[in-house]
Amino acid sequence: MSKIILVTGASSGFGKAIATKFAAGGWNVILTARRKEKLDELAKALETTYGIKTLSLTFDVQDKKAVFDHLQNLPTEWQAINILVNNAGLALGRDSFENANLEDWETMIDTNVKGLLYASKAVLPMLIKEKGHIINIGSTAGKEVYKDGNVYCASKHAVDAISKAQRIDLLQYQIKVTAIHPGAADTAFSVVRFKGDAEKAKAVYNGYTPLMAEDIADTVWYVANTPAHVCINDLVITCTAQANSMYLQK
Ligand code: NDP
Ligand code: 8X3
Repeated sequence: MSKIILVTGASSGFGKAIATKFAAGGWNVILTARRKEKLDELAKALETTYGIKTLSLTFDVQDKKAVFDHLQNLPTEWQAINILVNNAGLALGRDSFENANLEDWETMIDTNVKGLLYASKAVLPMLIKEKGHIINIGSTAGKEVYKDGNVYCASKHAVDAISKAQRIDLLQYQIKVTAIHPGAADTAFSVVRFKGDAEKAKAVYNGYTPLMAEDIADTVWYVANTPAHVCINDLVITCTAQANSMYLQK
């Protein structure tokens, strides 16, 4: 029987690439995000191209009730989840602490931290049964704080800490926990961060070759396919032009 992976934030960027990589490898995929039409389009393409099964669930990871309602009431044939990829997330704004918008801060914390906790908690009983794998998408922003990154960096530091905590507390269930921390990658991330300002977003990737979503999908595939006795705990990945959050050679 095919294995099952659940990817949050599957409508775009890393999540879409991860879902595609695993579908190509014969996995059945649970796709979640807020934009139903994007999920439906992807689901159809994956089923047609790779002959696998998909289940699309439309909800906001900030909405605790919606997360639990969807993930605790999966059809029986979708309950044997082997991998949860906590990928849904965003940055909003890049502003100095005194100028930053409180609502942006709340959205980042509610999505990147609380959303990840809700999804993990809702899926955990199924992962325990399957001796599964949690893969959390952090960031280089979760390793070093950079200027005007304040709460985005804090939210990704929280992902780093939660991943360590999950690894310790879930050891008793033989659940693998991997945190992947990418540097700059060319997805819709910057358009979202700069609230639709395409010029500002494009400038983030000018003058060097950034990571692509497929690089992260390849990395997730790698960490998911190590032998049963091997767990990649923590993996930082940047493009060759980037050393860490602060050093980028343009
Ligand atoms: P994208 O904007 O391309 O994708 C973000 C995904 O998250 C979308 O599918 C979006 O779906 C989903 N999402 C956002 N908010 C919510 C929400 N409240 N509820 C449900 N789903 C949500 O960006 P990336 O693919 O680049 O980002 C994916 C992850 O990678 C994020 O956690 C980001 O912080 C992290 N990251 C990105 C880097 C980069 O440079 N691109 C580098 C390091 C980490 P929808 O809008 O349909 O809900
Ligand atoms: C996204 C990468 O450098 O914008 O997490 O923080 S960065």
